[in-house]
Amino acid sequence: MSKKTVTKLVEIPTWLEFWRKNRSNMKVYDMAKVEKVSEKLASRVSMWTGDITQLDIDAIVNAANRSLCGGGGVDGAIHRAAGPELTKKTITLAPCGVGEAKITGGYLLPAKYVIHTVGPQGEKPGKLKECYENSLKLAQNNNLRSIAFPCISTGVYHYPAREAAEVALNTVKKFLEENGDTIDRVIFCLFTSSDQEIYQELLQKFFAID
Ligand code: AR6
Repeated sequence: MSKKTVTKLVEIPTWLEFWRKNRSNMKVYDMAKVEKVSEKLASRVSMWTGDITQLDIDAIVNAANRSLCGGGGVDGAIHRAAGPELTKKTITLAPCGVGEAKITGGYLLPAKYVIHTVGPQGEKPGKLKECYENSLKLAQNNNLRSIAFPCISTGVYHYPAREAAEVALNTVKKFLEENGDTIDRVIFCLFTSSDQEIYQELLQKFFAID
């Protein structure tokens, strides 16, 4: 069996570091009219491309379904990597309503906890916002300081990727602004090159820095 790769928080550049390092090679958007954020706020988010099950951080978020018994996409990857004890636990917490979030341990994952949320099917911004907010609140209530989100609802549930990213970034930005220093880092875990392009552009809009 091949050795599993694990990525630690210290290996993931903050958005501020990424922007400073790559701005000359990046497609830079005209953000003249965009309100700038502080360097501190830009250091509390990251974009990272890869398999969320490899992240050695406090919590990873699962894009689950109401039954919490596993499924395809990122849900399947998380349940496979965490092992059968995770599924035994999650079914005791079901059902999980759309927009709600529930927490379990990480079992065989490098992440300490998994926050399971159920995204809307199709474009329902209010419900998608609740997924991000409730997951962040749960992390905060459990003193978890680093959390990674997949692009909730944008796979099997067909939420348009760009519109979903706008909701994700806006909600996370607002939460971080309003909740002091309780969460050190929110990682947007991207799995496709098109999501990478979308986030590279939209981070320049929502987390614009000089
Ligand atoms: N790591 C990070 N992101 C991933 C991974 C991974 N290992 N695998 C896929 N993605 P989806 P949904 C990305 O379909 O749309 C399941 O069957 C993927 O590229 O996993 O919320 C559940 O049980 C996409 O950007 O979740 C539900 O029934 C994102 O994860 C239903 O699918 C979300 O895609 C939930 O659908």
